[in-house]
Amino acid sequence: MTKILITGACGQLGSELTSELRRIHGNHQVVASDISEPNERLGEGPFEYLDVTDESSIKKIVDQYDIKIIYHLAALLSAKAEKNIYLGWKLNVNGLLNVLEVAKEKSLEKVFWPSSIAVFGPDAKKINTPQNSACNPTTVYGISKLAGEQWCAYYHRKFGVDVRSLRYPGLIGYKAMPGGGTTDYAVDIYHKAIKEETFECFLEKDTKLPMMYMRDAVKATITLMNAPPDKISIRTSYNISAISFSPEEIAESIKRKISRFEIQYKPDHRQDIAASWPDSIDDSKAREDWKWKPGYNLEKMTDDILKHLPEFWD
Ligand code: AKB
Repeated sequence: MTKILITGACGQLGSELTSELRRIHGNHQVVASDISEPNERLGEGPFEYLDVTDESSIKKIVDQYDIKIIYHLAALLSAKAEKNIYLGWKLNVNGLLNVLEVAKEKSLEKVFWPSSIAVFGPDAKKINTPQNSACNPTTVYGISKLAGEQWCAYYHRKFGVDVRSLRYPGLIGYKAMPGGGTTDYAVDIYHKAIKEETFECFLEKDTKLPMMYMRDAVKATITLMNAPPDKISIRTSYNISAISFSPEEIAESIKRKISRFEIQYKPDHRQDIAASWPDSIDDSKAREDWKWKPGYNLEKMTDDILKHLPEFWD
């Protein structure tokens, strides 16, 4: 059986991907790792403390469990990286380089690594941003993701490492809280709505951003990883898209169900980050190469979150 290692498994995407991969492959085939304590959302299965900035620790776990595939998710998100430039680079780029080195040395079957819409900056086409639009990011996080994409392409070209990547938009789930991102408001808003509290939004009401429901993000990740290598024509990172909305539009979709819900706008430093990113993304390459198709629009996502969030957090 192919053994899988997930780094950053306690994060927002990590916890949902870990539990889904454990459901598919069996609990003991999937080793979760993080620098945080494991939580019950990961499900049953092996857990290891792992700091990805230490290459020898990655090697040790790969040898110990005979790991063949790594989903390398450990990262510092945009708002946090802006506050801690050096850690943003060290974790996001050196961490990836360590994983790629281990993949090369141990001849791993595959690696997954998340990039982001943050690789685009103000020079990129704002609406339906194409795969190869200008990538001149103005954030630490965007710079680290752009460098990471080029490292992935390099390790594939030079050493044949089968590393695959997606440029995630803002990911929205109800099972775990995100930490340190600019798109996080779109998760917090549902928690406040359920508690019938007024939501204070750190972005302007009309700032549209590309977003995706977590179920779609998990589906996209697993579909990409299951695609035959000859279907992967992009070795930097695929544009991927699902929904695009502003704070005002998500608030309206919540008000359909919770009419008393109220939102106030108090833009802070994250507004500048959001303003530098695209409104929407053209993902035609992903649709063409491995038949990507999202399942959730804004209304369907809101209905699903409002239905499940209370049972999950009570
Ligand atoms: C963030 O807001 O930093 C992330 C991202 C868009 O990559 N969610």
